[in-house]
Amino acid sequence: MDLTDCGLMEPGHIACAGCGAALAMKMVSRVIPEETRVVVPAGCWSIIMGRHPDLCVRVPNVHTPFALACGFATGMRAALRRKNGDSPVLVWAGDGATYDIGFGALSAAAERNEDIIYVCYDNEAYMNTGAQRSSSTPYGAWTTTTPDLKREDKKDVVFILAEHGIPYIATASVSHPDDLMKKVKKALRKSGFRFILLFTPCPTGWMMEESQTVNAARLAVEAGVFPLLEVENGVFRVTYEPSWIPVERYFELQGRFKDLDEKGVSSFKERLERRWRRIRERVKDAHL
Ligand SMILES: Cc1ncc(C[n+]2csc(CCOP(=O)(O)OP(=O)(O)O)c2C)c(N)n1
Ligand code: SF4
Ligand SMILES: [Mg+2]
Repeated sequence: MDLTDCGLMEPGHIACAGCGAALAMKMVSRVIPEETRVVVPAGCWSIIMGRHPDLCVRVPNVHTPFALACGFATGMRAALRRKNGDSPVLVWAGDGATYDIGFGALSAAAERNEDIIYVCYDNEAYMNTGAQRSSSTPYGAWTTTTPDLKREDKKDVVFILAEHGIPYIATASVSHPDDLMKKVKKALRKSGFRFILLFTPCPTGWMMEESQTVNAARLAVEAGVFPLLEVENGVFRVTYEPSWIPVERYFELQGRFKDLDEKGVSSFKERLERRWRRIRERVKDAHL
C-alpha cells in the first residue's frame, strides 16, 4: 500500500496518534467515489470528521444519533434514487452504535434489504466516552465498566446479520489493506444491504503503544481472534487462513488483557475454538 495516498482524506485529522479507525477511513476513502454520502452516528468519528468546512474527508456527510443512522441512510438513499442519483450511501459507525444502541435499526434496515453500505469500525468499546464495555468487547478485556474484566463473549454480529440473508457481509482488518479495499470495492459493486466489519485497534483504549496498531491487528488475525470472512447470501467463506500464533502474543501488546490469568487465557482459547468450529460448520454447509 502506498502510505502517501490518503484517498479522500486530508493529510491532517484530530484522532489520537495511531488510531486504527482513522487508518481504516484512509483505506476506505481510497476506493469510495467522492459523491458517497457518509452517515456518522455518535462516536469518535463524530469528532475526527471535523467541522464544516474543515472536514477531514472530502465527502458529503451527516451526523446522527445512534439509533437514527440506518433510518437516515434509508431516507437519503430513497431521496437520491428519486433524483436519479446513483451515489452510494455509507454508514460509518462504531461498535457501540452497531452491536448495541443502533442494533434495532440496523437489523430493521438489513431485514428490509435497504440499498446501503454499513461499515462498523470495531475498536471493541465505547472509546469516545472513555472506554466503556460494549457487546463487542471480548471476554477477558479490561474496560472502565469491567474493572474485573469482561466475563461475556464478544457478540457475533456477523452470524446475527447472516441470518438476515443480506447480499454481502465481509470482515476486514487494517493489517490487510489490500483485502480490506477489495472487499469495499466488491460491496460497492453490489446492491441491497451490505455490511462490513473492520477491525480497528484503539491504542488509547487498549492501553497500547501507538506504533503497534497495525501489528496488533495482524496478530489478531494470525491468532484467529479476528477471522477474515465473507458471507454472500448466507454462504460463509474464510478469506484468509490464520497461522494460529499463540493468542498470548496478541495479548502481550495491550494493557487491557494484562490482568487475565492463566485460567482466563485458557477460557479465551476454548471460546476461540468454539467460534471457529461454528465458522467451519457454516463453510462446510456451503459445500453440501
Ligand atoms: C443514546 C446515546 N447514549 C450515549 C451517548 C454518548 N456517547 C457518545 S459517543 C459514545 C461512544 C460510542 O462508541 P462506539 O460506537 O463504539 O464508537 P467509538 O467511540 O468507539 O468510536 C457514547 C456512549 C449518546 N451520544 N447517545
Ligand atoms: S480513542 Fe481510540 S478510536 Fe477514538 S480517536 Fe483515539 S485512538 Fe481513535
Ligand atoms: Mg467503539
